[in-house]
Amino acid sequence: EQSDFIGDQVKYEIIGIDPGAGLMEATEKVLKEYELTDWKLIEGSDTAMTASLEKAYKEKKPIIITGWTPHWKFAKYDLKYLEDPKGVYGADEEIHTIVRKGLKEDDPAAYEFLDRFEWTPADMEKVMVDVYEGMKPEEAAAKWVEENADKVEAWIKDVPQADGKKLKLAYVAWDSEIASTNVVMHVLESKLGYKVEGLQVEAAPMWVGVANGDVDAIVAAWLPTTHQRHFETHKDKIEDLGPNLIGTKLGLVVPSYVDINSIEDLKK
Ligand code: PBE
Repeated sequence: EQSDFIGDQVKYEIIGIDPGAGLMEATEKVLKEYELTDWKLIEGSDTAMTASLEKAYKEKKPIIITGWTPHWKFAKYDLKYLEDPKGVYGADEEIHTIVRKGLKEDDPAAYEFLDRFEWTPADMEKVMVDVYEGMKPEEAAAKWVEENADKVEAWIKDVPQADGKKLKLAYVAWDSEIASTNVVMHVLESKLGYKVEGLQVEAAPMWVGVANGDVDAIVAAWLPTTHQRHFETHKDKIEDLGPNLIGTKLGLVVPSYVDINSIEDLKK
């Protein structure tokens, strides 16, 4: 028979993403601190998680995912964050640009542009929604750059041309980071004349890459909480250029039709 309890309805499963994500670490901590011993966090990816969400949503079935903002899912579905009264997911945070030590001396122009790069959650969501709706990330990035010439001009004004100089960026296949990294790569290539390589990797190697200098920059550092462990490990070997976006959020997310409001509601 049908149980009223959300745990029975979703088989005590929370649909997670890639195991390297800070969001997964935070969610394991949530399971401990709220004593949700019956629950399991399922590993996957951003793509697999949103596919499960789409399927459940179409059938109006209950589902619990690990979610974050900015993300296109909030534009496409009616969703809500579960309250986190213990504050395990931390307060709202920032996405930082991190460069390798020595970039400033080796390539002051790239450094200057990367230092100036900043945008808003609404900007990022625009690119993400276009990708969700079928555009290639590089096309969506090019479209955003074209439609936001004023913002882009402020990032590149008086920055010298690179004439084919090479630059390497690393990022993880989170839809938010696919969006930001493609916009930055597009500006570097189409406006500043770089040849950019974008390496798609897991979270830990992304940080290691910029710390050991194999990678010039990342625009995907979620601080101070989500990537704190990586930041602490590598902080003496990197340069933090500060936030490129302010106002992110992490948590457990459910469709609005799911009749619970707090992580506490996952307890029997
Ligand atoms: N995220 C998106 C990442 C950072 C960007 C929230 C999935 C993470 O959990 O590490």
